Amino acid sequence: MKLNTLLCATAVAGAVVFSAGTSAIAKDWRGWNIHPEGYPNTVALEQFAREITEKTDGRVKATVFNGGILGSQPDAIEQTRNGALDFANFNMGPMGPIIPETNVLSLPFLFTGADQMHKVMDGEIGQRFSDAMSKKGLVSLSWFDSGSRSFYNTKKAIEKPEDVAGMKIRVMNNDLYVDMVDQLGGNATPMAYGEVYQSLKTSVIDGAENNYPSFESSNHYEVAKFYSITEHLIIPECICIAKASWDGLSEEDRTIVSAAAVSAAKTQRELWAVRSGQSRKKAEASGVKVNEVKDKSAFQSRMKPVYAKFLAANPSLEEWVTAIQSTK
Ligand code: BDP
Repeated sequence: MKLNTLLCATAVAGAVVFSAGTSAIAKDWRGWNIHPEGYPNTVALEQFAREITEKTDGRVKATVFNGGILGSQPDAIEQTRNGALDFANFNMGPMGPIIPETNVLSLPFLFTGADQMHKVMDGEIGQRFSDAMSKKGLVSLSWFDSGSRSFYNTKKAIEKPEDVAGMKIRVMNNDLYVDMVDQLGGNATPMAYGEVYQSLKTSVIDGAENNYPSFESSNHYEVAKFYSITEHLIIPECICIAKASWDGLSEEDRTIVSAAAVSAAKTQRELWAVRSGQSRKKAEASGVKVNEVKDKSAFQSRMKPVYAKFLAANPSLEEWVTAIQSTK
């Protein structure tokens, strides 16, 4: 009896030591993705999962769960932070309420275009965001493109800020976007992405805002027939790993995972450029009226109070904003 107990205790202790090792036991990694099959981010994230599974010889077996079936984005961010999920593609919009530094990226009209955004995010300033995220349990390894977001609605073309007045506009979960729509005289409604289609259809909201690929893949274009090119937000997205999952990797496997994230971002950016054009065409072919907003500065100047409020609450981030604005 005594010997049995001893053997048993030794076996348990052995197992603990064994599982604390970094490479001996295969890890099943679950990845969160909000987008459907075939979307650039989905294709890239699936490539990432395949590459790490192959190159680690199955020490990490990664699976992507598409279409947001593992929950809403704000919930998934929390779950990745606490290690219940292992990796994900996150937009920096819903990240802001959790990691205040990332709110800088949600300031309207911050970036002048995708090229400038990539230059910023792939360099020293991007590293600052990664460092802030890492302190909150998320290891961000590379940055995806997310185009620029514009308003669309079921009522009329938006040409000037006054046209937004009184419209109920869905925004992602972030107070900055509520302020942004407020300043245009609209009525901001934070809502999960998955609820927007039905809400547009049943007139719970009049409109929303997004890039062409999401406008199209979510089928919002079927109900919202006016897309107005305001391009008020250019928000980067990450491939993020749960810190707990990252910490459990050997040095060798970390190198494999990092390299896979960088090549996934390359794929995503290439596919993004193609899909953006295709999505716009598909929406227009179905009767969506796309209009260029001629005077974007009218929208831009309405955003001054949004910046002022944000910088008053986060004075240390003013330098980050300036550093981004002065990147050419
Ligand atoms: C898409 C982003 C996705 C967001 C979605 C939204 O890729 O992460 O959840 O917009 O508006 O463009 O919620």
